[in-house]
Formats: sequence, C-alpha cells, structure tokens
Amino acid sequence: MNYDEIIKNTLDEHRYMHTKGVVDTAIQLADKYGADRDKALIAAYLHDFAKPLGYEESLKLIEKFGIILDEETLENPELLHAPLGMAIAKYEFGINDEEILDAIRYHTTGKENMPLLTKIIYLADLIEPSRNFDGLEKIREAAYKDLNQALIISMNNTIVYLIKKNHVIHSDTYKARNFIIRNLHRGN
Ligand code: DGI
Ligand code: FE
Ligand code: FE
Repeated sequence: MNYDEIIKNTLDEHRYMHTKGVVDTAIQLADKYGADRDKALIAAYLHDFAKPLGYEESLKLIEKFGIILDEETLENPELLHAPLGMAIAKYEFGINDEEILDAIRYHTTGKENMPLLTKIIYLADLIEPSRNFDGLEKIREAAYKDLNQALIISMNNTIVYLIKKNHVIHSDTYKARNFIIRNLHRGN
C-alpha cells in the first residue's frame, strides 16, 4: 500500500508535513531502540489520519465502528482522533497488527505500561522536525539517549500545558507518566 500517496491526498499540507516528519523520526527511533521499522512507518503514516474529521462526524464513526470509549475521551474532541484512527487503520486499511494499532490508539495520551512501538510513536509525534514548543530541544536531546527519560520530560511538559490551559487531564496521560517514573525508581 502506498501510504504516502494516501496521506498526501487526505491531509492538508501542514498535517502531511507533520506526518512525514513523524514517519522519519519514528524510523530513526525504531532503529535506535530495536523496534520494527516497517511497523513504525505504518503507525506513523496513519496516526493522525482521523485528525481532519469534525467532532460530530468522529462521534458518528466511533458509533459505526462500535468503539466503546470512556467519558474522558468522549468529552475531549482533541482525543478522539487517536481511537478513531486505530479503527480506521483496522477496518479500512485492514491492519491487524496489535502493536501498530496500539501505537495509533495511544499516540495522544500514552497509557500505563506502553509497548516499545507505542512509546516511539508517542515521542516521534512530539519531536518531529516541524514541531515547535517551549522545552522541545530538551526532549529531542533526551530522545536519542534515553527513551524513558524523554517520555517523562514530554509527559511533564504536556501535563503542565494542560494545567495552564485548565484542560481535563485524561487518566491515561497521568497513568503513563506514573508508570514510567515508578519503574525508573525500581531501576528497570
Ligand atoms: O495530533 P497532533 O496534533 O499531532 O498531536 P496529539 O495527538 O498529541 O494531540 C495533541 C493535543 O491533544 C493537544 O491539544 C493536547 C491534547 N492532549 C494530550 N493529552 C491530553 C490532551 N487533552 C486533554 N484534554 N487531556 C489529555 O490528557
Ligand atoms: Fe495526533
Ligand atoms: Fe500527530
């Protein structure tokens, strides 16, 4: 399947460039940390496929695909594109690989005990070359030295951003952070 062609025809220029950046970065991280680069490529290409859809349309598709979502996700339009992207990957692109599906599903919030590919897509989404936000350089530097450290800095950054904006913090977001921090303290 020519994902590049598909994405170019579906996403606007800005989101296409972002997606290309995530693909390149995810492949680099996959090589560095020993993940499957073909899976990284597919997950990266499809991670924001549902992003252009509006709230009402997203809710309709979520119902159509029979996805059961928690209230915290349903009330946050920003979060819907991740589970919906997973369903589209599965039912429209025929992807059945659980690692790819998980990486798309949790690319926005993260989750407790993230598999390697999910961590890579989460981080690649934040540090790809066209991104720009305060604190990004520190995350980029850490990303190629220590994956878990980079994730903690990213998650701290996102949580502080959500607090400043007075947004609801999804429980997957803080559980993802707590899990990594607890495990670092245990030394593994
Ligand atoms: O889709 P992208 O823009 O590439 O990036 P993304 O999938 O990480 O989505 C970013 C948005 O998601 C950003 O506006 C912050 C929001 N977000 C991330 N975690 C949470 C969250 N929003 C809420 N309400 N709660 C969260 O835990
Ligand atoms: Fe996204
Ligand atoms: Fe993205």
